[in-house]
Amino acid sequence: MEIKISKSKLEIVQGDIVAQATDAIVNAANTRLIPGGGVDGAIHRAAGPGLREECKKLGGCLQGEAKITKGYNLKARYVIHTVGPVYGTSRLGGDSGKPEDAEILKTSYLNSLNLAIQNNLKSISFPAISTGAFGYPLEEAAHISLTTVIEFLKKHPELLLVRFVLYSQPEYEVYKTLSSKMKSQSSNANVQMPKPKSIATKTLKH
Ligand code: AR6
Repeated sequence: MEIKISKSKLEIVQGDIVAQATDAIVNAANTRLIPGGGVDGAIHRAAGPGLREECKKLGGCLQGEAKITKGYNLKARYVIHTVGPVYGTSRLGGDSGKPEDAEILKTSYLNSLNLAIQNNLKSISFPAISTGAFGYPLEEAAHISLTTVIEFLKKHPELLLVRFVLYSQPEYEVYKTLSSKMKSQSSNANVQMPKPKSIATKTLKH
C-alpha cells in the first residue's frame, strides 16, 4: 500500500522493522533506553551490543522525545529511539490520560521525523509506537500516526520515504484500511486531511 504525498512516498507494509534498509528505523523504546521487549528487544538483538553501549551514554529519553544512534549491525544506518505514552497513565499531569496520550504520541512521531530531517536522512521506517506493551488502542494510534506523517511530508518533501512496518496481519489491516480511506479522500497528489489539533513539535517535559 502506497500513498504519494507531494514528492514523497508513504508506504504501509507488513513485516519486521529490523529488516528494513531505510536510512533510519524507529525504536519504540523506554525512558531509560535499556533494551526491553517487543520491537525494542528485536532491534537491540539484531543491532548487537554496540547499540546498548551507545544508548547508555544518552541519559535516557523522555516520553515524546527522540534520540538518534548509529545502526551497528542493522541494515539501517541509524536508529531513532522514541518513547511513546503509556496509555492511560500520562505523565503530563492531566486526570484523564487520553488527550495527553494523543499529544505525546504525536510528538514522538514529530520529533523522530524532525531528527531524520536534521540528519539529512531520506527514508525512515516506523513501527506502531505505543500499541504493544504501552497499550495504546491500535486504530486511534494508527490515525494519529498517519495524519502526523502525512502533514509532515506535505511540508518536508526532502524526506522521500516514510514506511510503516506492521508486525502482524491484523495490525497491517488496520493501517491499510485507514490509509486507503485517506488515499480515497485525496485530490490530485495531495492527501486532504482533517485539520490537526495544534501540537508543539518541541520535546515534552514531565
Ligand atoms: N517489527 C515491527 N513491529 C514490531 C516488531 C518488529 N520486529 N516487534 C513488535 N512490533 P512494543 P510499545 C510491534 O511493545 O507499545 C518495550 O519493552 C508490536 O506488534 O514493541 O511502544 C520497550 O522497552 C506493536 O504493534 O512497543 C518499552 O518498555 C508495536 O511494535 C515498551 O516495550 C509496538 O509494540 C514500549 O512499548
